Amino acid sequence: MNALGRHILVEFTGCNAEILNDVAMIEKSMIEAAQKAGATVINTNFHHFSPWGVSGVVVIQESHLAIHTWPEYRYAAVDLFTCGETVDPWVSFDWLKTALEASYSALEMKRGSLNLIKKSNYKPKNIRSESDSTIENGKFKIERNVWFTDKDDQQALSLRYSGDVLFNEQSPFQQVRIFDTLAYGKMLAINNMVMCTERDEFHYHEMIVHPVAQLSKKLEKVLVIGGGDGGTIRELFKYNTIQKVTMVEIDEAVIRASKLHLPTISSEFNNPKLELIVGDGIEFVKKCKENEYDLIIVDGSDPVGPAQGLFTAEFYKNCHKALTTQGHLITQGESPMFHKNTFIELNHCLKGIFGKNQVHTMLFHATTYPSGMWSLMVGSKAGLDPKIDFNKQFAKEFSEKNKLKYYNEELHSAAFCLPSFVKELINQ
Ligand code: SPD
Repeated sequence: MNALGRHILVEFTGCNAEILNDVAMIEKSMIEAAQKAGATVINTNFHHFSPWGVSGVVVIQESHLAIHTWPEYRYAAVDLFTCGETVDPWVSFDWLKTALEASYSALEMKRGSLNLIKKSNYKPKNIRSESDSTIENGKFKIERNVWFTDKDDQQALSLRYSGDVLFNEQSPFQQVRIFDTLAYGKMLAINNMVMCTERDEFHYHEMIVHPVAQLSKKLEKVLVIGGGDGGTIRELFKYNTIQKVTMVEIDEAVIRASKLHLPTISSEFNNPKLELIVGDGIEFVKKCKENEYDLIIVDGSDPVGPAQGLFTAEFYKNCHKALTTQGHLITQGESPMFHKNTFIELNHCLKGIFGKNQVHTMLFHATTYPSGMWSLMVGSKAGLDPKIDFNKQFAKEFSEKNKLKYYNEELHSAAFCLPSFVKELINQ
């Protein structure tokens, strides 16, 4: 070849835009493209960007393959660079052309032309041996570096995952995925937002249930809106006073994904006291009888897609009516750091319905939600003060007996004590 390497610069146009935005699919196709050409893959590094697009590189023993995608232009810029005679970069090119459903133009350059360079007598002082960590059973082990990112335009939280997506469905409402993360176990994500992970879901699920359940003087009939992963009902069924939980989840794909991949979270779907309705919670509360529920838990997603209506006054007015006179409502209130305006507006909305002094805000550590600080808001029709109107001894015994990992009788009151800047946001 009279050169050290071959470099093909490719313009892939008219590609399938969905594929160009799917980081897992792109990574898989790039690895396959390298392997089909006979290259030895050493590692991969892929990221998706906001609001869309993917960048990544596959490092091969014979150099690298790189890609950057612009789904909005149905365009991908690709570099295929191989050294030596053993790998043919055009084989990688063919594979990617098919995988991206692309048209193309391409240009090949020789790199390190032997007309221009001559080998010297240079001998490095330290000759490297192959690192054991990249060799497994005599073969190179691919080190994959693929990240899921939950973000807005200015901040992000990223979790590295195995590269394989265990569940991936575009339901009629949203994209539902389960990833296998390296640090947090399996994770449920909806539309690129983290919903829960195996490792830290107990923070959220214990806190959306226990403080308000411990406050309730009568806890027999409960309504859960959302909560399709099952973590909230799992915590609720720890109360044997409960006679019936009605759960209304709009997206059966969330329930199915959780049952298939998150068994420790979805463990109570067969509880005989559960009435599971796959339907629209917003419509459901419009038609609810008055004075029906002792507790309503709104375990929704963030206010985009089908959960948008869970952040409106009309919805909370209907919930208020459906509560008994001593009833309580709790809703996830987003983050005062990450979603300041939604947090303030929701608080204001609840105060307009329950009364200024009957809405109480809690904070807890949400390690895998952006900013790590998350809120829950309680509306008390009974007019109780959650910091003091609970039985501390019972809460202690309950949390010990049930081996709770986040909630305890001291945290109960502490969770309602807010940092000054948060108090200021909601004029408390
Ligand atoms: N940004 C995440 C907010 C998600 C709240 N709901 C999580 C569902 C867990 N049951």
